[in-house]
Amino acid sequence: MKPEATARPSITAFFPACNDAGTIGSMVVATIETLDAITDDYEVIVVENGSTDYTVQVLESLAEHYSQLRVMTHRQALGYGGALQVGFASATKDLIFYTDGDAQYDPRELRLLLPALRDDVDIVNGWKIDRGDPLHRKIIGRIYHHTVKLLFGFKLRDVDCDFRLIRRNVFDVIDLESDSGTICLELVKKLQDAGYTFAEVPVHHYHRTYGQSQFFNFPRLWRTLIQLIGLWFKLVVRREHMRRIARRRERAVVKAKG
Ligand SMILES: Nc1nc2c(ncn2[C@@H]2O[C@H](COP(=O)(O)OP(=O)(O)OP(=O)(O)O)[C@@H](O)[C@H]2O)c(=O)[nH]1
Ligand SMILES: [Mg+2]
Repeated sequence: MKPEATARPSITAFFPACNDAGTIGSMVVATIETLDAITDDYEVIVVENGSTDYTVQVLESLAEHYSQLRVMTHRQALGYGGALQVGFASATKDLIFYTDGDAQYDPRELRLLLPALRDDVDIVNGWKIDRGDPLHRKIIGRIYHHTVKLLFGFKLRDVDCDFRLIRRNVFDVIDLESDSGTICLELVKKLQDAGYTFAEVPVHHYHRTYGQSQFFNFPRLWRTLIQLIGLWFKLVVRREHMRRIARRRERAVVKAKG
């Protein structure tokens, strides 16, 4: 049976963070205040790694004040995908909400996602009302979006929107491997191929107010392109994940019965 998203939902909210000192404090506090008003069954996790600013100090101070906060700092490189994998694996509640630690999305808009999580819905995905980025980023973003939509057969309006509410039990059936930004494509493709149901909700997207993009630089974009081709070959051409999904689903059914 699906965990109910009723009056007192059980929620893990998590954020990946790397050099987000200027934003992560307000993200955590806004999330705790939002969740406090909704439920008493929640936790907030920050998966930090590789920061060279004062992100870790901010998180350590916050953790002293908020018992609901779990800070997971790693000195080794995880990558964006690695950080999301740690977040999904560490979540203990029935529903998982995640967004980026750089405050380009407003965590208080989690309130907009919850009502869309009807009984027949497994994932509520945001879509950006207007991308809060410079014009060249908007244009590149559109081209990227249309290309990946065509390549992977996505049905979602905004695959690239890292503002999602997901039932945790989907991770009994799908697993993730990407350690870079392509993890969002892998996540949505595997969820779609496993037959899960999406709902979509408009959310705001803001200009970056602190620090620098971890992705928008030439070496990183180049690496992402190579990884994207590799992922396309794996998920669209070889489709080995389909057998894995079937196996894991059988196991999940047995576990649920037993
Ligand atoms: N833990 C961890 N967090 C990361 C890593 N890479 C990115 N992040 C975080 O993930 C979020 C998204 O990264 P961004 O660089 O903002 O990516 P983006 O939003 O596509 O790029 P901008 O629009 O320029 O901000 C930010 O909060 C980063 O701090 C990483 O390797 N490890
Ligand atoms: Mg960002």
